Amino acid sequence: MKKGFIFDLDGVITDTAKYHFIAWRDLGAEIGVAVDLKFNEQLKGISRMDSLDRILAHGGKENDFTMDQKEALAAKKNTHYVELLQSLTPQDLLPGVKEFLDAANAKQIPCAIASASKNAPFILEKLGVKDQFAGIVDPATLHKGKPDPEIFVKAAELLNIKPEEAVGFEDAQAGIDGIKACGMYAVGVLSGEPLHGADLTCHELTELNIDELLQK
Ligand code: B16
Ligand code: MG
Repeated sequence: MKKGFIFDLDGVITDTAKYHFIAWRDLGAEIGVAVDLKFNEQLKGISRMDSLDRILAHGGKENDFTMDQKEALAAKKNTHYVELLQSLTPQDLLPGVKEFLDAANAKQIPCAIASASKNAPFILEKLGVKDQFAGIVDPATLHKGKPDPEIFVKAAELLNIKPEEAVGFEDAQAGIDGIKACGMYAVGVLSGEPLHGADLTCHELTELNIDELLQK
C-alpha cells in the first residue's frame, strides 16, 4: 500500500518547457548558439546551470565563458523565463492534475514536489495548487541533480515515508531513472519520446485510477 505521491513539475503538473525553450532560444541567439525544439528535449529535468553547460557544449563554446559570465547568462535567462511565467493561471494545469490532487487530499495521501526548478513555489502559487502539497524539495539543497535519486529520497523524507512507499510521476528519462534508483514506483507521463523503465505510463493523469495506484 502506497502512502504518498511525488510529482515532478515541468511536464507533469504544467507545461513550462515551452517557456524554458523561448528563454534559452533567445539567450542562445545572443551568444551565437542555435537552440531548437529538438535540442530543447535534452534540457527537460536538467538544472539551470547544467542546461547552460549543455547549450554551450552544443555550440562548441564550452570554454568561452568564465564562471561569473555563465552565472550572468543563467540569471538573464531566468529573468526572461520568470517574465513569461507571469501569465500562468490555474488553466495551465495539465489535464487531470487538479482532480488527482483533490482526490489525494480527500484521502489524506500527502503529495510532494521533486522538481529541479528553483521557481517551483512561484509556479505552484500561480497555478493555485501550492497548498495541496505537503512538501516542496528545495533544489538548492541538492548535491546531485536527476538522474541521481537524491531529490526523490528528500521528497519522501518530507512526507515522512520511505521511497518504496511512494509513487513518483515524471516526464523525463532522467527523472524515471532517479525514481527507480531509490526503489520508488515510477509513473511515466509521455509527451512524445518513450520513457524506459517506468512501471506504468500514461499520456495524462486523467488515465490513472488513484485507488489502483495506492495498491501498487
Ligand atoms: P529553473 P522539472 C526542470 O523542471 C525543467 O524541466 C528544466 O528545463 C529546468 O532547467 C529546470 O527545471 C530548472 O528550472 O531554471 O526554474 O530553476 O522537470 O524538474 O520540474
Ligand atoms: Mg519534468
